[in-house]
Amino acid sequence: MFVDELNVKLIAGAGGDGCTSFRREKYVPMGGPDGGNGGKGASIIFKVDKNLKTLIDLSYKKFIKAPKGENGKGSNKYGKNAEDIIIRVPAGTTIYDVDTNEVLADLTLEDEEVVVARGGRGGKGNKSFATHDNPAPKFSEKGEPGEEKIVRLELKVLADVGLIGMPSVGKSTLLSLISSASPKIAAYHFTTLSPNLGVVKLKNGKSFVIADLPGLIEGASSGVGLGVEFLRHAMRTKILAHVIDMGSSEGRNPIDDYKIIRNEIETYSELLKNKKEIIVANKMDLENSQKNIANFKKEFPGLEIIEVSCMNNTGIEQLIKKLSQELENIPEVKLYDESEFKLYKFEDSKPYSIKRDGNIWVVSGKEIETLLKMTKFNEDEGVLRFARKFKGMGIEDELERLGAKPGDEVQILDYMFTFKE
Ligand SMILES: Nc1nc2c(ncn2[C@@H]2O[C@H](COP(=O)(O)OP(=O)(O)OP(=O)(O)O)[C@@H](O)[C@H]2O)c(=O)[nH]1
Ligand SMILES: [Mg+2]
Repeated sequence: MFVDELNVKLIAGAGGDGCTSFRREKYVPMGGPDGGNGGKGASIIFKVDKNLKTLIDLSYKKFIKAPKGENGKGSNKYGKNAEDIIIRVPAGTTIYDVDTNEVLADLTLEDEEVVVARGGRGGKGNKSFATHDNPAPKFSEKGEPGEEKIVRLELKVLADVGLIGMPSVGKSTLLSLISSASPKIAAYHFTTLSPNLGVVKLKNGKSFVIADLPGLIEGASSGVGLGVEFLRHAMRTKILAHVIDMGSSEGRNPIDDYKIIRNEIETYSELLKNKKEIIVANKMDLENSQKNIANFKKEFPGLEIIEVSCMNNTGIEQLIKKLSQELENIPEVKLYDESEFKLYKFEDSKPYSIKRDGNIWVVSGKEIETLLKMTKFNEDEGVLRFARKFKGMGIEDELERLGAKPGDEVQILDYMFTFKE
């Protein structure tokens, strides 16, 4: 099965909790703080594996959860960092954030990798909070939660040339002739149901990759036949090799065929529409082909046409030569501007926001929420530190300015506090 699109939820690992602990030694009634820091939570990394051709390995997963860092311990023992999780994907995989629909990354190079969900940092142990003023702090932090997001993975195969055209025009036959690929070939329509890739080796030692795509028919862009979805696999190609049955072996007219397919391409995407196109006039062994090609050239005088017969193996050398020459002059296709990738972007530039919900003041913002999640509210000094930071961020002043009175309730995530001066 060929899977080229799926959604998956990512839950990166939380950091390990910091530890609150004091040294116990013989003859030392109350030693100094020795609670160690928690280890880092595991991140979720996506990495290209050139042996993979589809996203099928991931299609059974609803979510991917990475492990938590180890908790810190007494005697200044740090918790171990959790090992990052590496998810392997085929080259050509684009990763989108489902909530924002923004592109997070586009993985095309061999072994390229990117951190998509970051693990949380370890909470600090009480030893780390020791200062001149408070040499024996009785609090520590919890680990930072890991990032969570739902991503959509979309595969667009990496190929230099895309074979497109009506069903049964001979696209797969051509692929099998010029590359080592052995796609299914048959006289019925829609023999090819998913893209096949083949490597074409040239005499000069160079090579290029060609993709054989399922057949298109009129109305494909509105879902007729196999629809137009797989045209996305031509998005990264440099050349569209448009295969036409010049022998009219099924009674259609090549001029109409060309117009219909062009129309579907142009409806599909501007990028595809503007790609270099070479017409592969196939089945030139058939009786009608000479008359048809004369009419075709008259109708479309500007098109670049290579006449071939996959059956008699004529014109194939010339076609390969033409494709390789053209490829030399076409730059790499960049589908996305890397500077626009939205990894690690914080939702808003303001550090927090305050909304009033009846009698409750609802405070939100990444920084304050993270602080809250990392605070151990069963440790008085931890609570005091939280209160200090809450004030330090200016939230307390802002609440007052907005009219909050002592005794009002303040909510951050699921926690409720009483506001007091
Ligand atoms: N006479 C003749 N028949 C050909 C030639 N090339 C391919 N065919 C025949 O055309 C039929 C369809 O070939 P395929 O290669 O499966 O066509 P396709 O374009 O991949 O078709 P779909 O995958 O269904 O879109 C087969 O019966 C082939 O043997 C040719 O040059 N001359
Ligand atoms: Mg085919």
